[in-house]
Amino acid sequence: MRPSAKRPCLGPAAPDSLNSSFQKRLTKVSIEGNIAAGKSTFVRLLEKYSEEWEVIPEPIAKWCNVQSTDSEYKELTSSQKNGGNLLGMLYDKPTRWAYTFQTFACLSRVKAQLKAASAKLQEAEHPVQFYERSVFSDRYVFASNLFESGCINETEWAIYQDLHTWFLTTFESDMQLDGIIYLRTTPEKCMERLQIRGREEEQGVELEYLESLHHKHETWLHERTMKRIYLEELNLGCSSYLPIPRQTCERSPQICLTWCQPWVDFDNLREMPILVLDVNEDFKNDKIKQEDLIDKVKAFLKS
Ligand code: UDP
Ligand code: DCM
Ligand code: MG
Repeated sequence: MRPSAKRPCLGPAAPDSLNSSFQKRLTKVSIEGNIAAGKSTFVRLLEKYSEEWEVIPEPIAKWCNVQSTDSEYKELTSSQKNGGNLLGMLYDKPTRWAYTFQTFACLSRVKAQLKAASAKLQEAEHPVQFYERSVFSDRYVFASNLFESGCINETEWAIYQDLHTWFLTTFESDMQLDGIIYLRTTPEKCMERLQIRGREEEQGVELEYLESLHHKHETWLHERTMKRIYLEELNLGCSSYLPIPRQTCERSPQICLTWCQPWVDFDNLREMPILVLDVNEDFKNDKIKQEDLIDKVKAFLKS
């Protein structure tokens, strides 16, 4: 895996020459996986392992407390949640809030990923940034799943895609990834971990929802079978690529006019190196498993 060459400055204070040298050395990897697969647990291990590895966590606190100006990444207690709890609203009434949630999730993720890397990372010889999820899973897993299940309507979906494509083209070099690590689990294991974690807002999440998200991850990252569909019903003359199960397409032939290569809208996703790590067995409390996972990450980064 090679760091992508073209990226603008991240560090506001550093001279241009330092920044451009940093950007050339920097490798960006997204950690993907279903809800409660173990991503946060995994990135904490990565962060501890090397001073040259830095993590950009998912801005979950922002989603649970929209007005928060406090730490964006920490889980909040109920008393800390003064603002709108968009995650709670999403699960309480998805047809009303899915579009709002997905738009905000994407916006907050872009902002988090545009922040300057730490001074320590900028000095590292082989700096790596690990993102907990990416704008790609926001769109191709979550938002598209909510659209297909009818929680996001066609107008909202058209606006979301327009906005998402604009973000990606405007901040292309910042959003570009060099690789993806897919933490693979069964939906049943995720349900077990989701319950252990006990995040209030998610207590109504059903196994069926996790199965559907699992399928999205599998088709995108494991089977690499992104399917091209035309959203004929929008009548906007636009086409889109979505990871959808073949059965969905067979059930809804009106939106699935074309099958093509397993490619998505964005060029750099087509040939993205992907490391699949099976984390169904507990790794949080297993040092040997942790070492094995880290070894695989190191080999992936070198490859
Ligand atoms: N967890 C666990 N064993 C593992 C990985 C995770 O018990 O090997 C627990 C973890 O402590 C947390 C829950 O599973 O309570 C979900 O993990 P995490 O928040 O890391 O998942 P994410 O949603 O970030 O993927
Ligand atoms: N989530 C979502 N849409 C996204 C990203 C995340 O609905 N684009 C939800 C799924 C989880 C929560 O946010 O309920 C955070 O994910 P995790 O628990 O996997 O960290
Ligand atoms: Mg997490």
